[in-house]
Amino acid sequence: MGDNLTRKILAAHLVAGEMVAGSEIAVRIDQTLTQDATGTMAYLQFEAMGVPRVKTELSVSYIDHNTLQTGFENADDHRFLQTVAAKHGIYFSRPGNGICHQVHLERFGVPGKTLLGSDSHTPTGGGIGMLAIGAGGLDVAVAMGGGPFYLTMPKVVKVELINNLQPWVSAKDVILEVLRRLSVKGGVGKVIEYTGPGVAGLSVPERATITNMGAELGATTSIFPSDAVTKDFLAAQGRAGQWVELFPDEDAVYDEELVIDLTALEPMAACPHSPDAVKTIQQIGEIVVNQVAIGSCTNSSYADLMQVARIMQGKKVHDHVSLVISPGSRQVFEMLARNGALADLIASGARILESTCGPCIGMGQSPPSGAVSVRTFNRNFPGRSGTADAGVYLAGPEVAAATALTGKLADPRKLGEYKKIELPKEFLIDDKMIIAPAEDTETVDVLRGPNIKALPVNSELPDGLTVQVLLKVEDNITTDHIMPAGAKVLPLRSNIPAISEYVFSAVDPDFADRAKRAERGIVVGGHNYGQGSSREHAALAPMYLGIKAVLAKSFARIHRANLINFGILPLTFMEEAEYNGIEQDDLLEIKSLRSQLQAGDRLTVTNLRTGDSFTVSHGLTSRQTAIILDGGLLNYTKKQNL
Ligand code: MIC
Ligand code: SF4
Repeated sequence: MGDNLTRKILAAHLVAGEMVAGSEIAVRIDQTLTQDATGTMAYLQFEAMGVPRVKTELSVSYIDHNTLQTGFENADDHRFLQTVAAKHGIYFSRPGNGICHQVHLERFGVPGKTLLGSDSHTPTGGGIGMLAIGAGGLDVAVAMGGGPFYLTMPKVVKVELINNLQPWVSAKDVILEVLRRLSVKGGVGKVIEYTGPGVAGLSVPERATITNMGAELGATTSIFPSDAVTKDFLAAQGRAGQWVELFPDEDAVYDEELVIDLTALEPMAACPHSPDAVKTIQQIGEIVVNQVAIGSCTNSSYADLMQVARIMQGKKVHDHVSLVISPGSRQVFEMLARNGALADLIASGARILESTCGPCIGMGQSPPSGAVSVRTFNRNFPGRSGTADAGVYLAGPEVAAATALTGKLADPRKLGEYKKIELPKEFLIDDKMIIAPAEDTETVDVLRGPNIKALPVNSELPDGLTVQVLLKVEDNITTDHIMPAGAKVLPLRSNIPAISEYVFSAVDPDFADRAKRAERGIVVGGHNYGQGSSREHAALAPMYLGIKAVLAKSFARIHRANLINFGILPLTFMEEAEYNGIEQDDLLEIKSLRSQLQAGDRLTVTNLRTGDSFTVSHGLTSRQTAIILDGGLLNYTKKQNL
């Protein structure tokens, strides 16, 4: 019985546990990445561990999210991140150098290595054959300190790609098709492994589009083999020596299988407000569009933007459309500038932004009220664009460009003859915006601005817990609901007391005040609670407000891990019907919580309003139970080291 690629890489990095789906394993991490919006917390946590220099093969700190400097906060964070990186052996990618996932793919990704990133789209690295996983900042800090990463051994899903894409159909349509079939929770507990004859026809950046947006399936990660295409890409990036060939065994066994006939795919889009609400462009029809945004870690590679430039060449953006473009990296940006494609984009009326996340995370370019925005991004959760009542459609760059020209959602097949963009034999290589860490760390002072507040720490879990239901929410609540981003809130990422005022603010503006009044609270949720971002602020800020537990029908992987890391109990209903019996403001009581937790997987909860008792499950391993009892991973680690 042969091994699939995922198992091969996991086995080569296994530190503890048994590779049986569903059980906890620990793996060694070769590389880490952080971005600025999660990085400040990750490095504060790393500093708290007292490890002088990172123990990974490579750690990189990127600035790409909080680049709109409307006050001192973001600039202060950048300076902190630059100095803390220099001091602890971390490479620093300066603001303007590009989006972490795009730059990492270009300059650092190595097939067969493990990468842990404090960003949920870290699986982009799967496009180059890495096992690249998104996690909370604290888990990344532990990995930088040389600790293993704990995860649930995933099931491995084989997605066999057959045949080739038709003209004007793109890699985005492949992942939209997977999302259509599996849904935003279909990947939870799974790695999506792409194989089959169709793989060879996809370039590394195209593969990266697919693995990137695999995050929206809730998957642990997604991965492609490392083949001749990977070799050529690495060679063109001047890194041929880092290539290794990696394939699953011929007789590899998988837990689930899916076949996608690439020839059968059509241009598609995900409709508001979920990445799995996928329809073909034909099915959606020619709706009027007000904004088109091209960029993000999903679709802003060299080939993506060259295709857009070719479509826009000699034409003007429609009178009622605002077209914004953010190139994925400085490499892409500079290459477009040097070969003239940027001039074509400017001439077409496109508004060119810097190489950052930008509108994808609501950092500017919010569409008008009630607008329709077509974006090449990966998330269209309500309010994420910064405009609560805007409808965001997610599509590939070809659909986006065709739409920018016509002012209506457009099928790019109507554009006429298609020419595939070939990747250059040599990319423009210039790493001067990536600063190597200092040799002599004694001379480096870590500079902290007033926005960087000390990390709040949780207290031990109390034995008896009576908590008020502060909020009851539906299925698929995202971390954007729990802890919104955007230009106003993001600058507070290193200031938990200040950012906690915004917890659930778009869902219920009174939430933070109610939580403070109650002192201790619980949130009740539906399925897939906490999907989306890796932001640990969605656990850390509720913890600061006194949230002791979340009781949901099911959880998204990274958010559940973040809750545990900060000492918040993730509880699941045994009977979904019990969800209906709970109302906001109910008081729930769990007696002898500590001993119940240690005794097994079940806890008895009593609703003091109705007098009803019911059983819930916590699903914690003994390690996770100890973390919860101690009030979070930091307390637990300190205790272990005593
Ligand atoms: C996102 O796409 O939501 C982000 C912003 O990149 C997040 C990280 C964050 O919230 O800082 C992610 O995906 O993990
Ligand atoms: Fe940045 Fe958007 Fe990618 Fe998140 S999804 S890393 S905000 S570009």
